Amino acid sequence: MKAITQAPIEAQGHQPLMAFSLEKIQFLDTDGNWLCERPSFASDQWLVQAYKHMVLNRVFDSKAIALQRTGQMGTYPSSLGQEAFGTAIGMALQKDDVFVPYYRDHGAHLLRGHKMSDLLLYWGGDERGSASGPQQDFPICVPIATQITHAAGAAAALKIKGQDQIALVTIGDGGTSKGDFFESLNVAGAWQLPLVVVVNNNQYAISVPREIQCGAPTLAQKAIGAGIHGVQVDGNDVVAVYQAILEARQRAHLHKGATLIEAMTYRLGDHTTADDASRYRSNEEVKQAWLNEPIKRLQTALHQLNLWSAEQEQAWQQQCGEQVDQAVQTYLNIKPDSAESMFDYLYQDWPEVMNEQLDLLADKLARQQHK
Ligand SMILES: Cc1ncc(C[n+]2csc(CCOP(=O)(O)OP(=O)(O)O)c2C)c(N)n1
Repeated sequence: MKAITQAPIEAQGHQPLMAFSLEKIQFLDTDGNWLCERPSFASDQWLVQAYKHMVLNRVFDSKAIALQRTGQMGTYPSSLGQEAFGTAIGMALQKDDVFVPYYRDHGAHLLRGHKMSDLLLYWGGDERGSASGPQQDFPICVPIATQITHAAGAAAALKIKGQDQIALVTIGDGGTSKGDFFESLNVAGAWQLPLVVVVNNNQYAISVPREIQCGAPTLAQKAIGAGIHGVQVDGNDVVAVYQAILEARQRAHLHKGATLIEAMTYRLGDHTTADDASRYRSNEEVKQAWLNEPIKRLQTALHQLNLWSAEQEQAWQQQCGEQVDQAVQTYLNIKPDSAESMFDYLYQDWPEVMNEQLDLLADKLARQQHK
């Protein structure tokens, strides 16, 4: 039988047009060693503050999961293993910036001044939990990727008004496959918007691994097609994520437009409390990922700099536990809102057609009372 040979692809007439390159930012390796000089913002005090907040974030997270497991809260998306991501964002944002979060940003929210009890209230299904924090920030967004279109709009408003704040939006790796993402990046490039897009690439979109989510080797390179700056950072390195945002802010101030930051993290927990990650990934994979987690590496770096001791660790863990317990008590003592309140935050002008649904609800509640 005659072998079939592949005809070579014709390459005549080709000339180089453009070449692109991407950079990655990392300061601390997985063992807490500095890979290069400490940046000037990362003072002793800054490093300790970042560390303490990451620990608080983790303690909050495990309590929130426990509340859901015991029927005292709704479905909750854990940020376990992604504490450097939220902490760096919360520390890098200025008070009057516009933060447009997704649903896994508890660390950043706490630094934005959200009351811990309000976060629990929100995840307990009560919209009043969205009330605290800077008023220009957007509410937690659960629909995938819709928030990035709003963030582009907010950035456009800042630009039109000549204000020098940034709009910073977070999104998951899965969210970067959506049209909303590409459209927003496109407008950010076309209009040179002061927009910072930070992707929490935690390697999974529920059960869909990153490798089959997208054919490109990095998500940062999606910036190139939009004509904006893209960079990848070690998302388990709080110093690197902060540095990337700092540079993005400078770029926005120099009117050089938007930045896409792909932060490489790993979701150590389940997608949410409604998920069981052991059904789609191996224990071995998770065990390996634990070696790379963000808190241990910063703790090692602090020990090496003589900035943190075992006694301080014990005292801080206890303080975090107490702070979280207090927030839980506040949350549990809040009287549930009326069932009708679910309609409260939807419309500026009440559409008459909704009265039918209100009547149905009133009917249902009345029947429940008579049971
Ligand atoms: C518009 C829309 N489609 C589908 C869903 C269901 N959903 C919830 S989370 C999720 C995966 C998101 O993964 P990713 O963007 O990687 O973020 P992660 O949860 O991993 O942080 C999906 C598809 C949704 N919330 N909104």
